[in-house]
Amino acid sequence: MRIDVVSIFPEFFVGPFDVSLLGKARTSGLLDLRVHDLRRWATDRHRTVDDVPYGGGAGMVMKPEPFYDAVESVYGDLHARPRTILLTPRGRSFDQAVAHELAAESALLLLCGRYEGIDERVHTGLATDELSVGDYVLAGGEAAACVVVEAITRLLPGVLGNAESTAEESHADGLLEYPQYTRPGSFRGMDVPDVLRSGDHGRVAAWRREQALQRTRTLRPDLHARWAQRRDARE
Ligand code: JCQ
Repeated sequence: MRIDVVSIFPEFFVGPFDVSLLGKARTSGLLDLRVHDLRRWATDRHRTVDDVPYGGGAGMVMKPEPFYDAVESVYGDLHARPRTILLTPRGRSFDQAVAHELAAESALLLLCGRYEGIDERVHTGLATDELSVGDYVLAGGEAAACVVVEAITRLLPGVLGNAESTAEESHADGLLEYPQYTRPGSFRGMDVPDVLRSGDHGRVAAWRREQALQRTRTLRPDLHARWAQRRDARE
């Protein structure tokens, strides 16, 4: 999969895009991830990408031309263009279902905004999708882009090991994880549940499923309702 990211802080992604899962996906060739400096498409001597707002008011607004020129230079005409995603608090909520949907694309283009906002014509004329990673305001779209890229990449075929990827498709998808333990069996008075040490795989599986369900119901009733709805639709 190819992902292009446009930002005025390309150096923001050094680290997040080079280590761990993303670093491995890139070096193994499963992910072709390219970061572009928006200022490359600024036309004046000072590489200006923002301007004062029409109608007045505090703060600056990001100009439309550098974004349009960036997208056209990276991808050419409209027909060849992949889904063009603007990270913004006003977007559709990014969740695991959206991650699956986007992981099925062959390419994506992510646009990161900064300052007090972006000219409305970028939203309406350039972005095909607007995504929010949560109901809070960041200083810019870069951290949100990291979230989206990582969640998508771990779903790409070949990125995770076999054991990890089968769990992704199981009927537990959409539930919280069950409690996990490793050695020691007793630690500072906290004991590993007997059932996990019983060697009875059937009982272990039943316990884990019940724990996942119970946890999701109490900690995330919203997730549990959606999971139950999908379960009832399957049956
Ligand atoms: C993304 N949740 C929060 C901030 C304006 C495009 O316009 C703006 C973009 C940002 C950066 O994104 C977020 C965000 N998901 O703050 C303000």
